[in-house]
Amino acid sequence: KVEDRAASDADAAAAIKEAILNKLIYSVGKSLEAASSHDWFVATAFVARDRIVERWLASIDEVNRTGRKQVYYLSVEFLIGRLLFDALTNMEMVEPTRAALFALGVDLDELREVEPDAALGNGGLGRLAACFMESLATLSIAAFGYGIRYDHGLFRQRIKDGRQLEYPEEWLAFGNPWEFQRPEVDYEIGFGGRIEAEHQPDGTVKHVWLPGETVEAVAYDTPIAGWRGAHINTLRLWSARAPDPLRLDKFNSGDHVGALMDQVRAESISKVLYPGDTTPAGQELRLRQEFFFASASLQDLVLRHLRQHGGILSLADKVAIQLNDTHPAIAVAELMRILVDLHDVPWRDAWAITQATFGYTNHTLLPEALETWPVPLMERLLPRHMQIIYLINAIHLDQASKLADSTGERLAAISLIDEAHGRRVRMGHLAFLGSHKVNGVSRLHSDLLKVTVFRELDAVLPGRITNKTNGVTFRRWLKEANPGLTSLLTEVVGDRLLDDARLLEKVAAVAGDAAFQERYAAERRANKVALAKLVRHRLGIKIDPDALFDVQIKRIHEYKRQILNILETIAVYDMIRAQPMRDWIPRVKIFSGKAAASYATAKLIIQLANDVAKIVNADPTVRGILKVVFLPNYNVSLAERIIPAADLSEQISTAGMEASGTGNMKLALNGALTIGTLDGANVEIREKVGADNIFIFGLTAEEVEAHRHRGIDGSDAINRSAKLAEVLEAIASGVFSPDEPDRYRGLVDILIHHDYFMVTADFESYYEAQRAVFRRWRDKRSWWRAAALNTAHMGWFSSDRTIAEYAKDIWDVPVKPPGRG
Ligand code: DL6
Repeated sequence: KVEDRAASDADAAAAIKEAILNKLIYSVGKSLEAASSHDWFVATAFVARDRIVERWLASIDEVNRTGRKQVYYLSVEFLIGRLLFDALTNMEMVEPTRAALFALGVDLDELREVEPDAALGNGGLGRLAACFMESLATLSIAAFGYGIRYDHGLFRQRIKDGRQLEYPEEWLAFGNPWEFQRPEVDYEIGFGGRIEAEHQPDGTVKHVWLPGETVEAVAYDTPIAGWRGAHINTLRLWSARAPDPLRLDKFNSGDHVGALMDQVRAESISKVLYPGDTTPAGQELRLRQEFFFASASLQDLVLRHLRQHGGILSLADKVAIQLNDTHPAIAVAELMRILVDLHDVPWRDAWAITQATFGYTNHTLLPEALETWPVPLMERLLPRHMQIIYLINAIHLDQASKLADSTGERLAAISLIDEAHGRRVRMGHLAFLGSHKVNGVSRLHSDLLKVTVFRELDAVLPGRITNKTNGVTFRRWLKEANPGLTSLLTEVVGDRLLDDARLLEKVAAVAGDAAFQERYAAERRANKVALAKLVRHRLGIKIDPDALFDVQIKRIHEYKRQILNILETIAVYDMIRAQPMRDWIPRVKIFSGKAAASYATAKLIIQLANDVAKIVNADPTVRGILKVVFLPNYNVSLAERIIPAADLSEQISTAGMEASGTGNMKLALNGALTIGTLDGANVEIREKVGADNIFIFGLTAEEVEAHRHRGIDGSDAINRSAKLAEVLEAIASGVFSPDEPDRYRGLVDILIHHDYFMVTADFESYYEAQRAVFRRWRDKRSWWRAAALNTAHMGWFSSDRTIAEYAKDIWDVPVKPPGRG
């Protein structure tokens, strides 16, 4: 049997080698001698893609034949990262491809680094969409992801003199071997113009929208393979084009720039992810982006539905659309327009179809992230949609006003129009009304939705809010990121580990076993050595792989409280200097993350982390006991390197503010112990891994609320903690910014006088939790047991589980677990 397998592996490798050579010559157009690493990458990607395409076409055919219900996931973000290993892993081609390339003198791991990281998203919400796409295919759900094909994704971050600098990111500069352009899939998207009311013989009025401007949406398709190639779905991203790319009359009359104006204006829609919205022009561009992709996606799926099923009235039986946050919420009004204006469906029926079709996921309680659009802008850009929104609102308010406990205040709170801030359309409310289910992304978050942002809507429309705790795909975040640990786990739980993540529970039985712990620790040490090498290479900083790697990787935001982590770092730095001979635990503080370009405080926090790193790392008294590292340009690929090497996972947001977190799941799965507040999914992680295997500290969400009521001055907490007072004094007086002593005075003033994020209130409790971490780390048997138990109990956080719940409770579609025929 072993011989048979070896022979078939060798055959597979030989076939792949042949195929790669063919692609290199005939598709890339290079000889073996002239080929660059990038050429080899493209040739290899083409080979993987061919295998995927065969099954893709079969999947499409099966869905068409059976006419089964399709799920459409609408998201402005898909943070897919690199795709080569995803494709090879899920098609079970990694090893034969490695062998094939080896025979050609090429190293697969080198090729992996050549692929650009597709950063078509900001963070959690976008990465979740990517994990969901993979799990949808893995569970053989017929699904499309719809989004925007940005020419430039999230900016590239460089750190210069401690400061964040932003540069355009060029993921398409060398082409994209994964996608198929579909020039024939092209929809007209209207903006502006006027509405004509046509009076019908039966007394009704038909509204016809005559846009003043049109832009074309062209499709680019990327096949997304499920685990073991079970099923292949499509990620369809829209790119904007001008209907008339060149005004030849202008060009010939000498106005060469003016001749391209229409093209520039149209194409700006898919130019960049999240254009700055501090100016009216920036705001308008964002709304144009949202409508552009929502409308193209709806036109596309309605057309598919009509082709397959004939009539529009069965839409909700065959189509489920999930709105990933409010960015696609305008789709509610657009579907109503399509149904009522274009297909003559009576309003009431159209509304029933719309609600039955849509589901809406909320990802944040932060008021500034809940989108609203000025009414005048909506009226100018989308006049018919504004009319429709007014009518939805009128009916909704009319129904609500008939309820026994209706008050004027409540009606104002549930209205689609916010009258208090200069008349704005509330997109969260529109998504809520237009959907049959509204979900939060962790239990705590979903509960909070009911008492905060949607309190009044929940009272009027009870039962609509539900919870779907996030998950992550284990194929990428365990197997691809941490192959060594995955092999060890497979030995324990069997090779169906990635088919059914619940099997991980079996690891609990060996978590206390000395021999297992040794192997577990060895795998993790190898990852730490690799990360140390990367840090040395990128930053020139030497770190000790045997030190405790204390990791905080995520967007930089005040609520995520990187500053709390920095304060503890400085407190320990002070202690080391005061008592250099104590038995210190060597620790490396690793930070990585981007700040929004316009978020000045977050950028200052990045600078502080870098300034602290500079001083601490250079201090001879510290002798390497403490190192601080800020790794620039955090993205999916960097996360894949850091996560398997992390010992401690910092999930320290102000309780009640992090909707869920998914980095917390990836880190715990890979064996990092969490230090965190009872926020987002940390609450559920604690329940699963056990309170003894996680370090919880700080105020609860309720306590935060109560504290804020009493006031947000930090002085009391500072007066109670000499350590904290000393640290703040050092920062404010310029110890870490000798070139500009006042640099952080404003930041410290915020903590003293306006500590909305409860940094000072939580400091002592966080500091003590860190000491508990140290105590545990000293007892390595206990540490590795806890780490292994984290891995063992994280199976529930697989995105397969999350998607299965959406399928059952929101979309009403069947799932087929992988590896079952
Ligand atoms: O649900 C995915 C992810 C959560 O894990 C994070 O806790 C949450 O912050 C993030 N939300 C966003 C939304 N931002 N806006 N708008 O990215 O979603």
